[in-house]
Amino acid sequence: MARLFRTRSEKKTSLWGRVVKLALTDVRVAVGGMDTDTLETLEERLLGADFGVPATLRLVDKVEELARKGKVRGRDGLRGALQEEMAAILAPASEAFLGAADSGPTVYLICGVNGVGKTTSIAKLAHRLLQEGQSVMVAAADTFRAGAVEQLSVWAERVGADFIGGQKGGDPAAVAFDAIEAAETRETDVVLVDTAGRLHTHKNLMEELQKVDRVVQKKLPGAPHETLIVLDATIGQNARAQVEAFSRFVSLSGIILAKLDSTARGGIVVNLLEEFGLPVKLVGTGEGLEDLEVFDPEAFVEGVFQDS
Ligand SMILES: Nc1nc2c(ncn2[C@@H]2O[C@H](COP(=O)(O)OP(=O)(O)O)[C@@H](O)[C@H]2O)c(=O)[nH]1
Ligand SMILES: [Mg+2]
Repeated sequence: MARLFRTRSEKKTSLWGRVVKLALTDVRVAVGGMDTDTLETLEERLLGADFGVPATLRLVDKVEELARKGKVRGRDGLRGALQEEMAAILAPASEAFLGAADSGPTVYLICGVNGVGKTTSIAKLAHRLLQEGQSVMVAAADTFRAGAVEQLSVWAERVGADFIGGQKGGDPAAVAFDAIEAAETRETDVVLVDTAGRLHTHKNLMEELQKVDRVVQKKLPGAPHETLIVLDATIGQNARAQVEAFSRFVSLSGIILAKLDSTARGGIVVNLLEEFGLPVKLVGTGEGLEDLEVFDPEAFVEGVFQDS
């Protein structure tokens, strides 16, 4: 699959300047001042910074094993071991990119529960793609919530993207179908499909999402080129339930982690990679149009272990 853009070709993002102080606060505390005496509290501190159980155990086991065998010593040795293992967990995200169609429109399906930041993330992504010279269409397939179609159309106008919307209560799959058809006719490069804020416990809505996916696949072979779940960085362990629930209905290809500016527990990124192997591809760092960054795992690890 072709690539729309990827981390490596980019210069270091400005993400760290802006969110590192906040998003990595607890993480930096968790790994800071580590020595053999404090090794036993490392587990607790990592859990407190939202690393989740599997990643925490992997990190603690690794460092303890090395310490026990006498392979690492002192604060710097332990930190080095921890840093290396954290980088290993995040490694799959370093090859992360946004896929693109070889020809015809590229379609991204954006899903997630209500209020996580889907519509805002779509507006930001549309804005960014437009700045990179792509033509963009947004499709308001969230026909469930009153005001959702309107919200996306306002964003579309602001960023200068084409817009296709349905009626409130209308068939979301039909909106996606129409959008792809229009994009083919107009030779639009990228179609971003917004979907309803589905409480993952709401089975009918999940089945509707599945239908949107099916219709997209049928209308355009190879699509959707990305199925991204938007997660709110502040939700901690709820992320797990949401990823699991959506995975039952659609095949997720990555994560947009919104609201990273609103948490001090950036460890959730490590948690998501270790638990699901799903790369965090983009992070939201604020409510403005420019507040979307490509996730850079190396810069993340650097941010965690910088001079603390
Ligand atoms: N601080 C912050 N707020 C965000 C971010 N992304 C979205 N929001 C806010 O979260 C709220 C819900 O966003 P919305 O896109 O409507 O969520 P949706 O229901 O998933 O479509 C809005 O008030 C957004 O401004 C982010 O990266 N940082
Ligand atoms: Mg929305």
